[in-house]
Amino acid sequence: MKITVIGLGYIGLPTAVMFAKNGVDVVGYDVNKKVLTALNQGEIIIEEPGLKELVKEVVNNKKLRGVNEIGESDVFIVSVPTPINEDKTANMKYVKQATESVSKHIKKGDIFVLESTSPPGTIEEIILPILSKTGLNIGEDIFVAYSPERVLPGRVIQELVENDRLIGGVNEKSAQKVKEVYSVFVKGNIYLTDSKTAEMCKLMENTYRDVNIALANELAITCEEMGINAWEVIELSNKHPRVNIHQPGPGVGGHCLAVDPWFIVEKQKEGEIIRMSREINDDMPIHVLKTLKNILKNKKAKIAILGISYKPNIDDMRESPIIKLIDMILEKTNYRLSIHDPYVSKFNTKIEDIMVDSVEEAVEGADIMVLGVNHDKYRDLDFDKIADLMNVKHIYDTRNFLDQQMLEKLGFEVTLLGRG
Ligand code: SAJ
Repeated sequence: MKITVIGLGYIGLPTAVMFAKNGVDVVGYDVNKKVLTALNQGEIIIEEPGLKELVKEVVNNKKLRGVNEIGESDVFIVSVPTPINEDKTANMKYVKQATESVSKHIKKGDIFVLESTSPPGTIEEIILPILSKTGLNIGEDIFVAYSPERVLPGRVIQELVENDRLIGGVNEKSAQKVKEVYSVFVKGNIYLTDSKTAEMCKLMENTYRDVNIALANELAITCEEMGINAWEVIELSNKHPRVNIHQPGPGVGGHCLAVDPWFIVEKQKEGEIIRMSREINDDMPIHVLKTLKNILKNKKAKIAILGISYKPNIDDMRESPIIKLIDMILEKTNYRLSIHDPYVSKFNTKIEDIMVDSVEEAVEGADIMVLGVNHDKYRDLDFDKIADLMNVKHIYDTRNFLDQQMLEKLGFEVTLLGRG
């Protein structure tokens, strides 16, 4: 079996590697030449624990190589990006281009799988019309399915193998064929359904989480107004056997939760909860800035922000709410800013000039320190030293992460998002 993976990003590359590691001949195609050059040298340009070692191994064993043209193959897996347009609809340009390219090489007996997160109906409305032009009989000559990835960045290698997988075929035969393909490395259960259902499942999984976080964020704001501690409310409410309130915070980032719900909204004729939840989460950086403005009377005060990635212990800044906060501070206020993140190289940011290499440098002379991301590395900071360096000993913890009693003993005033 030969598999071609089109799109070697956060999902395509690890998927290609897992097939190759299990003895399949895999070629990977990407429009980005840097990705291909790196791959053929056994290198990667993204961060994901364990991926680098595996890439080296399968490239050395000649089971995986990068190619700059799509050719003949038994299986085609499309995992290209589906970015979001200004009007919050899915941009299907790359999916269309990839499918057009595959349609020039697909032949009787081949399998086509779409993995990219897409609006419900994509296989029927976009993929099938393109593949039909080949004259091949869909579901009989060629087998087509949607199979979403469900892996958590930072745990991709493990979750690709262990998570259950959905396969939505255009017919049962297609779903069965695709199941055989993924059975090569998937140890979780594989469930079969139709393509539109699988497309909706993928979006709904992330929407479920986004809506629940919006509920937690609304609770946090309400508690701030009413003089209640939302974190205590959550802890105690979650003692109920059927309640699981999520964690409030400065907003929702990443390319999944912050984007996918819109792909349902664009197809909805009626419905409000999904859109409103997105808006509540998108507005959290505005709430954080409002809190800062209430605290800081001096319009030229210095703010030190710790953590800018979209979640802890990774370098990924896609849709990061802290980046939105920084942009607003820079565009709309005269505050001075200093930023630190142990995972992000400042050269990857447009805020290179205000990013510093150490927490000490960031907090020196600051009127407030904002804990933006709960990186584990921030747990054991030298707060004695930080207290000496700051102009005003005030910490705004947006994640309920730091040890408040300890901080208060050291003379810090602590503002906690969600505590009124
Ligand atoms: N967040 C909160 N409160 C919470 C949980 C998360 O504010 O209680 C925030 C995080 O800080 C972060 C954002 O949400 O900014 C998203 O983080 P995440 O850890 O919830 O999820 P992602 O985006 O890294 O990965 C999600 C996962 N989906 C689900 O758990 C349903 C993953 O399994 C998917 O494969 C991935 O999206 C994807 O690619 O779609």
